[in-house]
Amino acid sequence: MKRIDLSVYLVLDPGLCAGLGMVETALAAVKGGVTVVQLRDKDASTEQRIEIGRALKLALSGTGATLIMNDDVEAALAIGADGLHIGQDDMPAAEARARIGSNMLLGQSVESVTAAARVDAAIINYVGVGPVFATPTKADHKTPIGFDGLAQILRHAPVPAVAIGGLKREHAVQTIAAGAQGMAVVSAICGQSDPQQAAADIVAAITEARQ
Ligand code: TZP
Ligand code: MG
Repeated sequence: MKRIDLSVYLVLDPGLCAGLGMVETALAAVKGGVTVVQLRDKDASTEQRIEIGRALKLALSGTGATLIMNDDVEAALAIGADGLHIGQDDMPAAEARARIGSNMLLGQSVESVTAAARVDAAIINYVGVGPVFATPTKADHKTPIGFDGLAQILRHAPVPAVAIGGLKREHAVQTIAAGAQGMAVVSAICGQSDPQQAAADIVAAITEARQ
């Protein structure tokens, strides 16, 4: 299984990446230092996810970035993704693990202490915790938890975590102080006029926050 560095985790959104496109945005972001790229395309078919996923995998090969497929086991397996990410309302983690096998990373979204405490570290490799803030990027997001909520949830999570939801580079210090390994963003990189620079700024902020 690939080792995952959660420092700066880009979640690709087809709408927000429409200008440059998802592959170009991901490549620019990885040049800027993004460590993980997740393909999250809610409206696409499995065939479309496989097509974009293959292009992403090719573009990112040799960069060291980790490629994660959101909520589509078939597409994750077809492209040979490094990992799969599931939500609380998707399939159970044990079922996802059984279907992807032991070599693929498995991430899960966690929005509460209860969900964090249920995480089995033998099955799940990392959690995405949030939303820290309300965000227009995810219409159906749960109640924002803030940095106090983040810290509280992270005390119960048995695996490394990335914070998500309305996060910008100026939140790096609070993200790291709350106990997260890194920050996951969509709009702070997708749709920015210079995604490489936007990524580099967030990477620098996370690096500095750790000191
Ligand atoms: N899950 C919780 S909030 C969110 C997801 C996918 C969207 C975060 O988007 P942004 O633009 O970084 O606020
Ligand atoms: Mg989902």
